[in-house]
Amino acid sequence: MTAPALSCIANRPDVSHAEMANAIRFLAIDAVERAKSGHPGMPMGMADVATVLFSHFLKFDPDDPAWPDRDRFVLSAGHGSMLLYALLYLTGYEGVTLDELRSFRQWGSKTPGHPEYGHTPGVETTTGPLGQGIATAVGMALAERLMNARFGDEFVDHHTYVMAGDGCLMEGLSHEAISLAGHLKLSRLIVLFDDNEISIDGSTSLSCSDDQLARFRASGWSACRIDGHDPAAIAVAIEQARQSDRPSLIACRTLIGFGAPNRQGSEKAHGAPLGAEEVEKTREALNWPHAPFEVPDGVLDAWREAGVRGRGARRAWIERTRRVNSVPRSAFHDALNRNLSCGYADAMAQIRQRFGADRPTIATRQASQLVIDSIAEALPNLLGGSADLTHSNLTKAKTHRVVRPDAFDGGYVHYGVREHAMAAAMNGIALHGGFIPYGGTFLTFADYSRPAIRLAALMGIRVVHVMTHDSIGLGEDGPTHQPVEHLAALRAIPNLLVFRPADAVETSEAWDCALRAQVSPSVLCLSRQAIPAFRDAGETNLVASGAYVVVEPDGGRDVTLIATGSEVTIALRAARLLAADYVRAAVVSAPCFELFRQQSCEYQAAVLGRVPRIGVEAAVEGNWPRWLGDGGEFVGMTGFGASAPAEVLYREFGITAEAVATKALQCIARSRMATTYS
Ligand SMILES: Cc1ncc(C[n+]2csc(CCOP(=O)(O)OP(=O)(O)O)c2C)c(N)n1
Repeated sequence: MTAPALSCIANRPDVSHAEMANAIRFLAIDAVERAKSGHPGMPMGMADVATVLFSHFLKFDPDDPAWPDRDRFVLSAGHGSMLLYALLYLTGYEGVTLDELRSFRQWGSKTPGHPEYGHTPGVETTTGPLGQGIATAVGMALAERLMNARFGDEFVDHHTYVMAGDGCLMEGLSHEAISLAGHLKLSRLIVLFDDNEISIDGSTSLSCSDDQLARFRASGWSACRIDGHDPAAIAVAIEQARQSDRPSLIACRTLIGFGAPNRQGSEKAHGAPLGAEEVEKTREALNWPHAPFEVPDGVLDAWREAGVRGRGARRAWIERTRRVNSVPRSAFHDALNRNLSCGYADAMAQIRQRFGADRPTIATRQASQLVIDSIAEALPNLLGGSADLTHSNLTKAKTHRVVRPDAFDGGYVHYGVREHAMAAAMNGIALHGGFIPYGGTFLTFADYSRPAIRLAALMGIRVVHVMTHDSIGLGEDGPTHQPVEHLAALRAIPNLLVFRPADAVETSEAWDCALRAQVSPSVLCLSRQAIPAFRDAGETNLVASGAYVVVEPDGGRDVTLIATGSEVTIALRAARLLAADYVRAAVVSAPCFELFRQQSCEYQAAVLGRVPRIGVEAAVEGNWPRWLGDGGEFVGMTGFGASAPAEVLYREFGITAEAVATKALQCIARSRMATTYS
């Protein structure tokens, strides 16, 4: 068997399309074989599509993988990572060498099991959890239109291409994402669907009967089906998609494991090495008599030519944008570089000082609204949004105009009831560059976005989640809406900053930390209920230290009360109750444990104190014992909440100043006994 020999669209007359595609296939086969693990079937199946895309359409320049106006390519079917690594090598990305391909999936290599953003040049986003790539790409395509509306075609005029498999399209996330993209008419988004009708368990007919074309069309997309091994058909379909006034799906009918006589078309090609014998047979079948990892010079040259195809476009872009008057040019680069605007610091300082002076008794979600209102104009690249809870999350600035298909100059996205797609799209927006995205929902629905939040943390990108209604304090909506385990669950994600500010000043400081966190996503957990202010603004952002002493009793401590968010008020009242009994209680506010963990041991010890410690948080205990030590106690939730007014719930669940004071006295007594008898 041979791959279609259509040289008509190859870069060089002496090298056929089939040879270029086979170079991808065999690099994938050989790397998986050598690693003894990996997924050869997808790269073998989609090699023809990838060859046409990269050699004729994709606008990219390996010399500058971060060129702002490059097309974005997202391998949503991340298990097919060798397809991408082979392309990066073949087109000449520095650092993605043949040796790196030989080290596929090995410690320290540039070619990890699934593509990882920030690890391998040319990888635009981390993929592997199916569905994330296509949803992230929606954010990239949206960011492209938003930047285009602000800076024009001279600066921003590119496409976002996605390769997604059956698995990506089966995931629920894909529905949210394609629906949002269709609504916004993101015409620069083109999805190349690896329509091979195979997933791990076997034929997709085992579990799925969707008419994908009809499904996408129903969401406002253009859709067509082609033979994914016919380069001419692929080229025509991509060209048509580029002309469409809506996002496009090209279902590329392919054979998984194309070319492997005993594996192609079968799930056996999906996720295991072909084996020496089958590799031999595939070499024969595809007429590829070359040694493992050997790409003949002519074929490599043709690929390298494909790699330099975009050089002219990049140079033209540099020239073009250089000619533009310097105001928009510097605004463009300001938006792209991750620094905050000059006006931002003043705007943030002003609202923080105002909170300190006014000491308002307001919900932290309201404080957050005031912060957003204050900084939105000074920070034009702040891109707001909410998953249909704008009026509850209080996320829309007064000055924000809404993003619509005919108005991409807006600064606020109504994501609809699509928390997961919102989180993934925000990742794409941040990755594309030009914006700091934030989006709101209720904290209890963090679970709906969690896989995308985790990826943001893994990638180290700045995305801000505004999650209001952060405890039983939301009251009558009841246990479905009352988060209890979510703080603990979010705190378990590495590199995620979880903030739970305790008053208006802390809310402004938490926002400031989140916006300055260049390499971490943040979650701002905000109250529905009003909370009294308890501190001055002062000079220093105290939230930045993660936890700090709010009350230090004279003459030493008997106990330290540590609380977060709305429960700091309870701890302060408990300290007053204890003072009436001549018990000296320090109160610590701990708005961000991740930042506290980064402080010196000395600072941590000074804040925590060498006395019994009581933790107070209207949530389950989670990792609190780490901060409370052996003699500590936790006052919080042990199960789900209930439907009732907030005050009743706090009383019934025993999260009160009295309960905290009682626990404190018990702990102090226990620790004195232990000292006496030791
Ligand atoms: C969210 C998620 N669930 C499960 C997996 C494990 N997984 C990896 S590939 C795959 C099957 C994907 O099928 P398809 O997209 O058709 O890929 P193909 O077999 O065509 O390569 C599964 C279940 C995953 N990576 N992500």
